[in-house]
Amino acid sequence: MRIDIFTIFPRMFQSPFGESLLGKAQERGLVRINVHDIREYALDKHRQVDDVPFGGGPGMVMKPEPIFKAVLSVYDCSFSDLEKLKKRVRVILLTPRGKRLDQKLVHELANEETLALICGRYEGIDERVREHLCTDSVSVGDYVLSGGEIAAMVLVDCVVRLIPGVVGNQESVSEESFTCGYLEYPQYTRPADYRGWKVPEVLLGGNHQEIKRWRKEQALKITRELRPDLLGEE
Ligand code: 6GU
Repeated sequence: MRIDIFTIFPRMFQSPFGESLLGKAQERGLVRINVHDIREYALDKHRQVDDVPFGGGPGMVMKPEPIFKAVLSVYDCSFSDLEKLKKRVRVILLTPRGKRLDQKLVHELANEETLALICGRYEGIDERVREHLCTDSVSVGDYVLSGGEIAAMVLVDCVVRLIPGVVGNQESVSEESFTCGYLEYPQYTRPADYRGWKVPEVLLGGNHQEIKRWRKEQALKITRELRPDLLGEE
């Protein structure tokens, strides 16, 4: 898989993408992540990437030209190839006005060959970017971040860990929270007694059928408590 990220803050991605699972996945050639600086495609004297909104109002709006230029240049195509490009690449705008990311959408994106992620900043981004360049608008939740960068990191992390071979034990991916429709059961490790706080007896016994039943019960209990919406019991 190939992921291209378009941002005016490329350095924000250095350490999150260099460490841990994402770092290893790149080292092993399972995913190629390229971060592109939109400002390098702003060709006016001041490398301006934003401007005042038409119609007035507070804040600045990201200009369309540097963003189009960056994406077209990275995929080596012109305006007349836009529709063809969008068939080949999922071009995703990260915005609080987007469709909310969930595990179903993550699975869908993990099956794509190429993702382009465009990080919005400031008070907004010229609507023509969404209208003519993007195939999707995605949000990571119902709250407002100062920009799409952290949202893009969330999306990349969720998607990359589903690429076969990235997570060592694929079973841990297929059994996890949300994939099965409810939250995961609680886990314990040694010591069995920590300051008098004991691990549930059933887990120490080795009766696998009983353990399985207990885990299912616990998953249901915690889901009912914290996320009744997942059970349709709101
Ligand atoms: Cl993708 N961007 C911003 N700025 N805020 C958000 C978001 C994205 N998703 C949730 N909040």
